[in-house]
Amino acid sequence: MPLGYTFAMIKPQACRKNHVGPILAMINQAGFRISAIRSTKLTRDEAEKFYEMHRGKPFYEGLVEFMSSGPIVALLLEKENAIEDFRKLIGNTDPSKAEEGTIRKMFAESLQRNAIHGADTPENAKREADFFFNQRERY
Ligand code: FUP
Repeated sequence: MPLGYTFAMIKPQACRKNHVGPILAMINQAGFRISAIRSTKLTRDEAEKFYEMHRGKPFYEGLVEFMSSGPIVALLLEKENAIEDFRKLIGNTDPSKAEEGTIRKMFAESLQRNAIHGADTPENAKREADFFFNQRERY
């Protein structure tokens, strides 16, 4: 199977609580290679664009507010079957439903403050990676 890529983002609450190191260690231990990484803070406009597909949903405003409330860590990750395996590693969107040992079970506070994002399709992984990284930032 060819190597695949996924895009991930450690969310503001997890950064604020110093969970970046432990989360990166879990990602590496699960066999992902970090192809690109950057810590940055999203503007409101950028958070709105990133979550464009959720515009109009009841949680959209809160999501944009939260995602632009502090620094995040953006990640481009390489592994066979990257998208599916990463979604398994992070667990259910709602941490109360996430399996033991998943990143969200361990580090998320709630459905909204759920520690980490993982792309759900190859198209979204590409769109999200292009949102953060140019070619020279990918190794
Ligand atoms: P996921 O793919 O697991 O990141 O989840 P979704 O794309 O469905 O949702 C994106 C983000 O919106 C979640 F990470 C948290 C937020 N959200 C809510 O705050 N409330 C909801 O009911 C659903 C999602």
